Amino acid sequence: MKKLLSIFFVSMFVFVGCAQKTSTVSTTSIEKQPAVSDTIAGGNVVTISDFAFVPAVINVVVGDTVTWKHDDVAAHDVVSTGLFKSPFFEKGGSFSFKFENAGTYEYYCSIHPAMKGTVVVE
Ligand SMILES: [Cu+2]
Repeated sequence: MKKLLSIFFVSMFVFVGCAQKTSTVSTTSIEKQPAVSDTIAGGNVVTISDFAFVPAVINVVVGDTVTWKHDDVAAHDVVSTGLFKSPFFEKGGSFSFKFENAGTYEYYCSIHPAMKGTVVVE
């Protein structure tokens, strides 16, 4: 009888374990969906967070579009002298620029000149 009971508990445990595993897998696939849409939108994303461009240096190829996504408390812009100047935008906003020529493009935020980044186009 004891043996039967322990088999029962073990099988219950396995069942619960499987059920949890299944729900974890489905949650993970839901969480991955935004990442997939990022890739579709161009894939070259710089996040503006904590008064910094992340990553500070991004490598792309000619014809790629880089998108800056704002996720910070203050308004910022993205300025590359002689190339582009975004409007000021805030949390949740984004700005995109298509790089047509190879080169190393430094950019900054005109409100916070200490915020700097580089796009390397090959
Ligand atoms: Cu700024």
